[in-house]
Amino acid sequence: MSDLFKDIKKIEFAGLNSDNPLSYRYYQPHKVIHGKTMAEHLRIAVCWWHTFCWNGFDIFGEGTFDHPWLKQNDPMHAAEMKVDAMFEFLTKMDLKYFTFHDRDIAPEGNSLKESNANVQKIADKIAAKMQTSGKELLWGTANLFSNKRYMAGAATNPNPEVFAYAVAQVKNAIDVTQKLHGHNYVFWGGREGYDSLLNTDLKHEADQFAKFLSLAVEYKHKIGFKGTFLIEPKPCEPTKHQYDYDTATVFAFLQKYNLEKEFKVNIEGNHATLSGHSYPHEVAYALANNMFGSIDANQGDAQLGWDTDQFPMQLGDVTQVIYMILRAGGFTTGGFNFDTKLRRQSIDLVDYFYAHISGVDTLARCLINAVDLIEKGKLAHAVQDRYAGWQGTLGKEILGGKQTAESLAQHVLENNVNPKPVSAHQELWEMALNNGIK
Ligand code: XLS
Ligand code: NI
Ligand code: NI
Repeated sequence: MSDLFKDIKKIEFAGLNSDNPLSYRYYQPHKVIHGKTMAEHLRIAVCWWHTFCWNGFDIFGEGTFDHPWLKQNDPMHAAEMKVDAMFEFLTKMDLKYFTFHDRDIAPEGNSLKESNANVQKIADKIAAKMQTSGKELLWGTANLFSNKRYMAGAATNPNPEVFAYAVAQVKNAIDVTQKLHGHNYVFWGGREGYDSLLNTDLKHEADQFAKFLSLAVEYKHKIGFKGTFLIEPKPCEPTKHQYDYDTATVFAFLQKYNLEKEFKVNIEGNHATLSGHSYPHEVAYALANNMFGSIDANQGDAQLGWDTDQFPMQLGDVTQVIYMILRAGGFTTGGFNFDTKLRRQSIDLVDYFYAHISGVDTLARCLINAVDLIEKGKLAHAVQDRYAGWQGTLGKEILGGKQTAESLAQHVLENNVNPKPVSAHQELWEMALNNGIK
């Protein structure tokens, strides 16, 4: 193994009394809780882009990080070093999964042919590392937004040649994801959206987008890729209006084009709040519509209206999210991916560890909380009791199609039906959730 993080030892569980910041207080990967190990429940991934590609630049200033893999002159050499960094980091953090865009793992060449060859070459190195380490690819994806050819979108670009280029790039990214046995393949809509309605044909762009996704689906079936296709909703940024605004929008779009059986969603905490919803809302909506796939585990900043991709700290929201996922049977191919980045003043290598340890412990702590809420049945009655009426004759007849508007009117009039309002006890259930956060 490389020794890029040579001063840092493997992160071990040390419990709540530990005062060593380089230890887990909650996360015990092999500990069985609610039928599975913590690692199996959470399926935690580290992302390539924020962790090993971003150098700390923002629109006001240059990169602030000075890490070895960012200082190489030869981009292929840098790419190889990033592979070493990722695998060493995963091993030291005792985490199993990673995620990447094609352009994160290898530099763009002078032609698509060259770019594809770069990606394939680094993928071979990744495959070899996976063999010896047992690490796995949670999902792969294509970067269809950084290069200026995509400034007006990829699939939704007014120019069909850009569309074709994007399809060709995605084809290669799916190939690589399949080669590395990726559990999922993600479509985040990069610049699929608009900046001005004055120069945008909304209907045309929607048809293009659907065509693009259909071509990917056809290809997936042709090559027998077994992973799940995931769409990652986001309401804005980089464009003023992103087409995959939120889970409800994505679901409606997919249904319109008969694609809803082919995709699930990858919900990102920060995107959920940017869309004016809550993080639990997006998860609940996806679960209710059989669309739930995976999570980008991050959060925003309450004052900043953009995608700050901070490490998750909100115990209430995360507990509620894990509670819902567990009640629905847990992840299948998905997991919690840290689509998270350091603040640009966190310039030491050890900051990667502090940040991820904190994020992992948030997930583990909320898993423990959620399991406790479920096993003690603390929230069980919150929903059950409110809808109990639907288990009675009237409720069953209504939903079973045995009643009409006329028969219901007759029923109400003849029986003098006069329902009394009942309390929803919201504060009682909020108290139960809060008291469950330990
Ligand atoms: C950007 C997205 C992106 C996706 C992968 O906001 O979160 O990082 O997760 O393309
Ligand atoms: Ni994301
Ligand atoms: Ni994001």
